[in-house]
Amino acid sequence: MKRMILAPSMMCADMMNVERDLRLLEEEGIELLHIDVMDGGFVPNIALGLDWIRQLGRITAVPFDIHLMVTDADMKLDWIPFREGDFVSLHPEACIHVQRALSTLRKKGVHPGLSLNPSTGLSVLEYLLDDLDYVNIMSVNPGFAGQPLIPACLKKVSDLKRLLEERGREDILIEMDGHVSPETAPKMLEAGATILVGGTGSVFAKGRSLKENIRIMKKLVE
Ligand code: S6P
Ligand code: MG
Repeated sequence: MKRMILAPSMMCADMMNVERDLRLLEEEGIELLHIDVMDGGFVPNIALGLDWIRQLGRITAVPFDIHLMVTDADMKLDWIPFREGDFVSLHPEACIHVQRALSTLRKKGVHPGLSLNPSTGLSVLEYLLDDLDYVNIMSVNPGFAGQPLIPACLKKVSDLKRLLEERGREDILIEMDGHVSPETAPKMLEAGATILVGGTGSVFAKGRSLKENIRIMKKLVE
């Protein structure tokens, strides 16, 4: 049986009723909350402010998976309200001192990760495996929810899985972010992903309750 960590993307929650959504997610046993930070520079959108994230962190013990879509994130890590045990990923396309940033994150007690745009090759990981706890393979171009899956990203996940096996680093988790749905998730898990970000295609899909949506996703791995 495949293991799946479903990480609801809080950007897609009902912003007028976030605490209600949060409690429902907790009741369904959600283990990780995906938090998108967009700066309007690296990506053409602005999302989830730092004070909002800080406040969310005060009302839940569920770990965060903070996805920094931020230019020069390596210089701004002190701004980010992560808590010990959280996951934090940044984009190598947007930072110069990537290794320094990953090692700073580790020293601060969080799980360091890299998020890769669809066009970014796996070679960027070559000398960073010791610094990483996870790799987020974007299956859409970052910036917006509700986009179609870019199919080549599935091959990228299976290539990454093979690379990690060759290096004896199967402990590094693979995440997929973008258009996770009941149709695409089995292919993502088969390719080697463990963390799946749940947005408008799954956890927050319209027409069903959050509980029903989560149960549909969980059934995929029963
Ligand atoms: C996109 C962002 C994602 C989205 C998520 C939405 O830039 O990084 O985390 O919030 O992909 O999911 P969906 O199912 O609407 O694509
Ligand atoms: Mg994201």
